[in-house]
Amino acid sequence: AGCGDKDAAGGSDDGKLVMGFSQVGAESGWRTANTNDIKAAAPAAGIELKFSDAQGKQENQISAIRGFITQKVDVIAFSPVVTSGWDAVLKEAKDADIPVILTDRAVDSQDTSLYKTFLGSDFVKEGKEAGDWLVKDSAGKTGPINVVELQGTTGAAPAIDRQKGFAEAIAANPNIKIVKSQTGDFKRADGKTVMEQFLQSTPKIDVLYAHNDDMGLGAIEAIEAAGKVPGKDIKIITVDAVKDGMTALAAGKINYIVECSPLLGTQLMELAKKVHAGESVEQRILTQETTFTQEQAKAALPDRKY
Ligand code: GYE
Repeated sequence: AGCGDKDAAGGSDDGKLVMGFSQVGAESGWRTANTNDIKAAAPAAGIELKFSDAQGKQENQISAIRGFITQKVDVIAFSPVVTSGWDAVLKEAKDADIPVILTDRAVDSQDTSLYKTFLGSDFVKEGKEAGDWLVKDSAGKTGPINVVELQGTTGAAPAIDRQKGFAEAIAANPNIKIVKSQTGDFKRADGKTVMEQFLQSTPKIDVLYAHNDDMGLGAIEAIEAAGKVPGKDIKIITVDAVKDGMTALAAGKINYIVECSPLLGTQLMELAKKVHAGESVEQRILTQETTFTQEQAKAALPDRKY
């Protein structure tokens, strides 16, 4: 875009808007799809992207953001690995006059002037939809329904909110009880090991609620290794609806998936142009999402983009 002192001082030589983006890592299929989408959307929008992978560590994200400030990028965007601990670095960006856009995950900063907007899903709603399905599925059943929960990364917005929404929804049926709840860090390998521990320590597991597909897919391996049938002996509910998850859903190994879209790139680039131009944008922009039963997954799979 190339007007004003900020561009003259740094950023791009060819007048392109420069975005510094700090990604969480590569913990899941969702994250890979999100990264690919952002990397494709930037050049399509004529934006130069400086992409940094934090490998799941907040300190890496903080130093990446500091680096973007030093380089005087035009806009900083990031997906915060956890919600807390961002005030200082966001203040540094603000003092340097560099607008910040949150994508995918929220921060818990009280001062909302530290960022321009937050683009991403309503994770409480996702958890609620997962719980609502279980409440419906459990209607008329007598006796306790024992649920084990695989939580996402401790302290991450989607882990906090998906736990909350689910708990609120299942309160409608006192027979449904969460008997174990532990983090699997949104990763397939961790989902498998934690599920192995659940299976050893808990005699009767009726339902698994995993905060993402990957942990659910890892857990399926543990369930099968224990001689049980996923989707039948243990019902499985997950969030994301990435291709591997949808494939397992269509095959009957998962029972229900709440969609969470990773395709945030195009919207992010449009927002970057607006905030760079000084236009006002909505403080909160929600992504459009749906839910999938096994039959719906069969129908949707052939056209699934991620
Ligand atoms: O659900 C999970 C990923 O923040 C919405 O992070 C994202 C979550 C997604 O690792 O698979």
